[in-house]
Amino acid sequence: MFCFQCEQTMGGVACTQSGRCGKSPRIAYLQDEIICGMKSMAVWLRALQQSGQAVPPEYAELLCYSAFVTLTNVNFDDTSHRTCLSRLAEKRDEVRHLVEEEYRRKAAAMPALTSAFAEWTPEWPQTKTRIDVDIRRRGRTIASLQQWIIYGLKGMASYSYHIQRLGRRCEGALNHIVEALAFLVCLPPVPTPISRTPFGMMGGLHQADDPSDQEALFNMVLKTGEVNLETMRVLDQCHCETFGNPEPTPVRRTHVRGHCIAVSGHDLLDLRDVLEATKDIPDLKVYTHGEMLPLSGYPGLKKYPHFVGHYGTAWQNQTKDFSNFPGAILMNTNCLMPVNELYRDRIFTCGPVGFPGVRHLGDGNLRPLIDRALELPGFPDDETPERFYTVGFGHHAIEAVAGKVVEAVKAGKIRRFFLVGGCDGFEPSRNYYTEFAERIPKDCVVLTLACGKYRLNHLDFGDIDGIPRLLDCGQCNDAYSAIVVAVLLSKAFGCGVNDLPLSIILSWFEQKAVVILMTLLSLGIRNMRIGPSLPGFFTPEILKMLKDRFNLMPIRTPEGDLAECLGGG
Ligand code: FSO
Ligand code: SF4
Repeated sequence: MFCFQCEQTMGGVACTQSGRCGKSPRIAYLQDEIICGMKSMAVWLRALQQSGQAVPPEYAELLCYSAFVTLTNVNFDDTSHRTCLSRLAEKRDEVRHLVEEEYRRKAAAMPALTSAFAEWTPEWPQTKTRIDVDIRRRGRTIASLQQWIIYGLKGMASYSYHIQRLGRRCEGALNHIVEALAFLVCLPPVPTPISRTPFGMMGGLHQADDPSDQEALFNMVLKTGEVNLETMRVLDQCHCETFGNPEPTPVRRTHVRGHCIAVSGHDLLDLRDVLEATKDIPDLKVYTHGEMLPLSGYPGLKKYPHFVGHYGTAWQNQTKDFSNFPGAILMNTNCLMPVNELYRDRIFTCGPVGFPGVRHLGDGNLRPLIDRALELPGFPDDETPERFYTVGFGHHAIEAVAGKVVEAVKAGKIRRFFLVGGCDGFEPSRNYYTEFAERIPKDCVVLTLACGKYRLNHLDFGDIDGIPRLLDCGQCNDAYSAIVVAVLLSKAFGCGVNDLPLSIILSWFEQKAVVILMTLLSLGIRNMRIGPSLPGFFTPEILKMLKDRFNLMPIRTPEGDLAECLGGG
């Protein structure tokens, strides 16, 4: 296997023996194969578009689901992967048939498809890998740029998946996924000594990177980021139209007596379905877990009296959190860790998530989850004293106090804004974010988002003239809110985002964060810091491009970085 798609990749280079996330070589090979199947589907969907037809939604939706299955910490189950591959092959054949029919109908000759992916058939590989082959064929930087685009598409596809669940579509995202995949497989082939490659070619020797391809690939990185901004806008709109605009809300983080269900992941609709299905069951309480915390800010979700609060902290603490939780658990998206025996009999998956031996609620029937929760003891008492987080500072809530914020800046009461956002994870080096936040002067405001908030949200930041100093914009899915706030400030101050008193300190972990970084770059945002380590798929050449064009920097020390930020750097 060869996988370097997430921050915890082995040695900062690549997982080659087994995944640090728990992914087996077998699953890694199947995921490589799913990407090949998606490329094949994209080649034929592109041909369909070129024949004058639109992409039928069900095919684009399958691409999004398939990409989501391969995201870090989503699916570890062999059968789910095989089913996904079979569906890709079946649907790809359907598209092929549609294309051939169209040309037959027009009595026109079908243009030859040059990509070897056009003829892909799924394999159940044991030892083959894909990415390291491509690195040897194309040179590390070209292969890494290609992978960066694939990882960005995975992030965008997962946002699109959430949109589709709410009955809507982001056409821009769906078309771009097809376009970008087709672009990647239509790069000019390079001769290779390896007998079977993703391109199915033989012979020749390694050839150096072609700089013109690098530029084309980098442009596709930025285009992917740009399209993702629209994708996140549509997702934000869907969430707000369905569940109301998030509003500042205290969320209980202590338990209350009664049977219990915890819902973890990111999907709002899954929580709503659980709340609806349990609302008339006496003595059954529902909690969020992990990245679901901000959902308590939505009027359409917090209205349920039995939605009593939040349990536990960030995803990487789930083994402890779930082991101690005396009820049933539903995991709907990333980030699932290998399931522990202590809670295997009370955790359920849905959507793209899967784990061997864990019951999957694939048909929307939540009865097994509810029955299990009622069999389990639940909490025997109310935990005291009650403690709370505050959530709900999406862009609507911040827009409502924008005038006050601008006045406070003009009066010199707010000196600077810090966006300290992104993912959480195991590494002790992530303490950087807590230490950085603790040192931020009292006349500065801190915006957070995604599960990285758990590094800060236990701290008491207080307020400035009634404006809370810590404003949580929501999930990673809500990065759009942070961007809207930055644009709002830049309009209020009549300057560009890069000229605002704003510093952006990112923590990344997986592919949703990867595509958010692409979006920030596509907006031309400079001087961002990223950590806790740099992506393993960034080569020195890519880093140089990012440094030269965007002054993107790795985090260093909390005190040094903070001093630079306060100095305007
Ligand atoms: Fe965190 Fe996990 Fe939401 Fe990520 S829960 S790490 S960027 O998957 O998705 O923020
Ligand atoms: Fe390694 Fe991350 Fe890939 Fe898992 S997802 S195999 S931890 S790089």
